[in-house]
Amino acid sequence: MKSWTSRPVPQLPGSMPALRLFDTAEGGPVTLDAAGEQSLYVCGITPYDATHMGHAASYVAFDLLNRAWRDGGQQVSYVQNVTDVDDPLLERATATGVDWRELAASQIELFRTDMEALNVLAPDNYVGAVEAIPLIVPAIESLLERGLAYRVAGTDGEPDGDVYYDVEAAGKHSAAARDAWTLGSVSHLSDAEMLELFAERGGDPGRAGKRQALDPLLWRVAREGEPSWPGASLGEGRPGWHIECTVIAQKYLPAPFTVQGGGSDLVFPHHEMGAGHAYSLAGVPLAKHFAHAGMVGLDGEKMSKSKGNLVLVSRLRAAGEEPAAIRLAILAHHYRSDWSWTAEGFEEAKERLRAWRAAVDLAPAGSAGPLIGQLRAALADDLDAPRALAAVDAWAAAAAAAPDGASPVDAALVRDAVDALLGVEL
Ligand code: 5CA
Ligand code: ZN
Repeated sequence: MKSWTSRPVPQLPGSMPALRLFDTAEGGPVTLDAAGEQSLYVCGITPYDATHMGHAASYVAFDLLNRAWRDGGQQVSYVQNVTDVDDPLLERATATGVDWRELAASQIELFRTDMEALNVLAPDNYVGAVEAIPLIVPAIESLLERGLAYRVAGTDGEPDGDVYYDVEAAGKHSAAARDAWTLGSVSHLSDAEMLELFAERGGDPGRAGKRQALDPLLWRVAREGEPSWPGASLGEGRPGWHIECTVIAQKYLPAPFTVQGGGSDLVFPHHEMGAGHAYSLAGVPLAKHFAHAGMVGLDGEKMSKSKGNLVLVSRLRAAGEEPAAIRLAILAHHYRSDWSWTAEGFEEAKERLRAWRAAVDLAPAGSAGPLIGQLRAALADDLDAPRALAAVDAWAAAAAAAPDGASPVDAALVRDAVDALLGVEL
């Protein structure tokens, strides 16, 4: 699928320190090795209410990681998916009387435009679930053949043949190996917590005929009125959600790749089950590290279409707001914290952008180098954007108060640094 276009990233003098990142599976910060090649998979949108501020914040968060790696001389392979067929998309299409393909296509296009406007570097491979079906089918067949998945008989009007992942068998299968996966390896949740989240986030714990309540769907056989694709021995149908990301990541990235990212609502079941699927398929972990961004609400409430309180990037842009200010409003929060979008927060971001722009041409001689050092140190410390913003604030205040003439060399360097590391053009 077509990706979007990245703006060029300026090269900076000097070097980035070793990067520390909070790893959910590890339960704490880890130092990423700087071997020269890094690989990143960030879970993409389900295209029906793009791009709300929660989406934007999660992609900006992992864009900081991408930028920090690149500044450190690392080659980054970046893959993102689009869940362009799944229950929530189909439900939205039905509810609004729009063809699901048109809904997906229009939302994906909007998302691309928003990402470009927010200066989020584009993935090298942007891959839809639908286009990945020919890869997903043999993966599910292999799990079935090896006893790690099973077919469920139809009951209560459901047809025969939906395929589920056998979480318990998969855990036993990998138990002997080093770095193996068992349920909980990524999320470390209790059974009760897992059950609750599974039901909330697309799972079907009560489906009759499943071996375990937490077994996730791999293949949903065709139903009347639902889109379906050829599934070889699986029969016509469509893929489950977790196997989609697993197979796309395994196709386009090394195994294991460096970081899988997404919002914290993806820790369980999505990244947990994906890690299991990957281990069952390839015998090696999916990712070395799992990183998660906090949830964004509006004025203290969860942002959701049903509450009618979505803040859309495109709506702000259409109202004439500058994407760089939206990006700065996001960066004022640490990526791991939960926060709320507020009008005041956005006003502060706009004021900050004005202050930085007013200061940059007054850059005192010799001031850029230390600022670059501070920005790098902040990002290397678990992508601490608020600390990076505070460093630029302090620099801007000093520049505005400096009695001596401005240094064009420093002004250019500060512009480059704020662009390369924070993705904000002054
Ligand atoms: N297509 C799947 C991932 S494979 C999906 O979760 N799509 S999504 O459109 O619902 O979300 C896309 C990304 O935005 C995910 O990483 C999700 O965790 C993140 N996200 C969704 N809502 C919020 C929110 N309110 N705050 C922060 N991040 C959010
Ligand atoms: Zn995903």
